[in-house]
Amino acid sequence: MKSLMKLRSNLVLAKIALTVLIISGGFLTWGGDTSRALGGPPESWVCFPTCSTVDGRFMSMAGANTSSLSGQVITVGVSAPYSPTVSEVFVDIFDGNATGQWDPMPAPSLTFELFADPLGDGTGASVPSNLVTTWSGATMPDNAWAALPSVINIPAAQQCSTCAYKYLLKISTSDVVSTGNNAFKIRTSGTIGVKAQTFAFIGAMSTLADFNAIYPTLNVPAVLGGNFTTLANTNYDGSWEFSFYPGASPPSISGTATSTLGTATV
Ligand SMILES: [Ca+2]
Repeated sequence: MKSLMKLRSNLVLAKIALTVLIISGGFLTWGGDTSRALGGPPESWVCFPTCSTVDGRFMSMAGANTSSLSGQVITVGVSAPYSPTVSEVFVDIFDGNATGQWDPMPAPSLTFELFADPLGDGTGASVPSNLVTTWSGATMPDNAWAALPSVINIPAAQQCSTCAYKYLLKISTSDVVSTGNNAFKIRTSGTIGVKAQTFAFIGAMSTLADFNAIYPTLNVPAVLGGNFTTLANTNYDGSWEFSFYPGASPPSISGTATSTLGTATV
């Protein structure tokens, strides 16, 4: 991870804004060498975009019946280093459901498919037999991490017998009518990488519970009375941080805030 280049602060967003992120050249990446033997969840997680359950920062997929980026497929690479012993990798989803907190209604339901992707370039997802497992967002808890069963690392996810295990997590929806958007986060015991693609992320706040999570010291009566002095104490300050592998070709990132509340400049 020493070669990572971090981009921060020059990505200035509105306090609450849906933003489309376009990546080309390099790719976003998070994580460390956390492969481990069987025995339960890791002591620490690698998350995208963050591990916090109260900061409002999410990836987002909008319903097809809305004037935003919608109907897209988001793909996220997950890898775990080779281990001579049997090892597993965890892939959990936060707020994978489509109701309750963080999901402006009606939000599209999501499907999460994990494919073995030995080359780490996404081609593994085109081989039907490489499908490892499928999770339905409809079965996941609201405002909580879905404690999904671990995935036992399989040879099909390796380019060679001692190579890292590489998977592709494909997030999609078949919903064609929803006008809301589904906000979610990903965490893994391995490493996360997002290759060149367009996807949306959001500073979400759609329910009173969301509001109280983001502004933990602001009580409702104060809101009704117009005393907003405690708004400064927030878990979401509008900034985002992304890390890049510089790679052979210069990475680039561009963003578009769809809200009139602010703009993204990168
Ligand atoms: Ca939710």
